[in-house]
Amino acid sequence: SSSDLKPVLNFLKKNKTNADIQYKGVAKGKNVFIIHLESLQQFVIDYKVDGKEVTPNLNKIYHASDTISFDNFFNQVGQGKTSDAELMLENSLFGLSEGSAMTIDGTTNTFQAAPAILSQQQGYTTASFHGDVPSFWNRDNAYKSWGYDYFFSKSFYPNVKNDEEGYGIKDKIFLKGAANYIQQLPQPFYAKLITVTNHYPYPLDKENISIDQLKTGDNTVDPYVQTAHYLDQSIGEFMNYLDKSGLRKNSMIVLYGDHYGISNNHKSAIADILGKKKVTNYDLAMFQKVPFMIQMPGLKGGINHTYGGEIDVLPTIENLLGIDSSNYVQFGQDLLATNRKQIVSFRNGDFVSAKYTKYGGDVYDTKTGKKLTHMTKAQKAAVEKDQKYVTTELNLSDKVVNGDLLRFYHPKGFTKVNKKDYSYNLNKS
Ligand code: GP9
Ligand code: MN
Repeated sequence: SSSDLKPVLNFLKKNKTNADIQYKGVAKGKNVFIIHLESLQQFVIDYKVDGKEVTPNLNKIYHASDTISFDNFFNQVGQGKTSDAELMLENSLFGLSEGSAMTIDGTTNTFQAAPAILSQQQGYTTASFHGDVPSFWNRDNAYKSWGYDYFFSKSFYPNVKNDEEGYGIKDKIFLKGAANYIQQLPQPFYAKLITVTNHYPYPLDKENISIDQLKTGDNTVDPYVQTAHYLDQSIGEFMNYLDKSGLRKNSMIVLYGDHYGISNNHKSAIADILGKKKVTNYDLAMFQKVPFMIQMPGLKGGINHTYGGEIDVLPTIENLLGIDSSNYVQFGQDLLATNRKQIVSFRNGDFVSAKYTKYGGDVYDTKTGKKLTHMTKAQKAAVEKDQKYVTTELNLSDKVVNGDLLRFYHPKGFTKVNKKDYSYNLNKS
């Protein structure tokens, strides 16, 4: 019932961050691109194989003076992988501890998601692009619940033949095709582009391979950099298109990696990548970092060291667009705010905070990576306090999702999304 919302609203009120003032509304009216970099981890940024950069185009964006780049940004997905990332980024709600919330609840729940908010509050046209079947992760239904005007999936690319690999249309072909549709969207638009090629087991045709494999000796890990390099090239080509079409100058581009490509089952390969003999749980926790960058001409950029994650993206974007996120049930905190909590909850209850890292049963000093085997009373209390925040946050988010609690929440000026208003058929568009 609606009284179940009370503890949620109390928690959010108690832990509210003041949105950043410096960046408030600086992107108002701009087109927004959300570029999903499949399985891309932060370690690839500036990483070289045989002296060659794996991601030269992303590195350029990462270091540009008008990009805000984050170097302590973590993925927070559970079993729902890509779908959990999408859910967090556009709803600021966590995925579930088991299964995919987008699949389990995406069709039936009430949502107050980014596409609906941007469309209702600022007149955005919203579209998602993905080069595979629309039913994957139940996107075709969840996107209606989230209020996406358009969903361009594989059937919208009728001329693409034999250009698939693994999880769908190869990134370069996919982004080139998406550009044709983007051109026709009324502005301002919010467009999400989901790449797929850099997905395990990292298959790629010979013509597209232009960097050597890693040499960890782990066959399932070594080709990772080749598809990552291809993904990077596709981003370079897409940025060129944005420049040439003139879209670049009135757009904000948000890039993020959704989750790890190299799982913790490959410890010796990870050690090799990090140049270490052995990995600790601290190393594995830090290996969960993924790229997160916000690029916009004229933006005051730099590398931001705040500890945050996917749950924090929506409030950040809202503030940049001049939308008040405190109106909504969102668990994240503006990454640009100065008084943030800086506690990153992993789906299993582990966490990284600015001071402490708890991972796989061990506690570390986040800044030094030193294992805290004999904690002082004060340290113990501080770790417990962080843990309590993490556990409460996850529990309350689960209550919202499992109990479909947003059906009882009526933000001022927000009209409930009616799924029947949306249809993604080829012939209807
Ligand atoms: C599927 C693609 C990959 O459409 O997004 O999903 P993942 O396996 O990464 O969850
Ligand atoms: Mn994924």
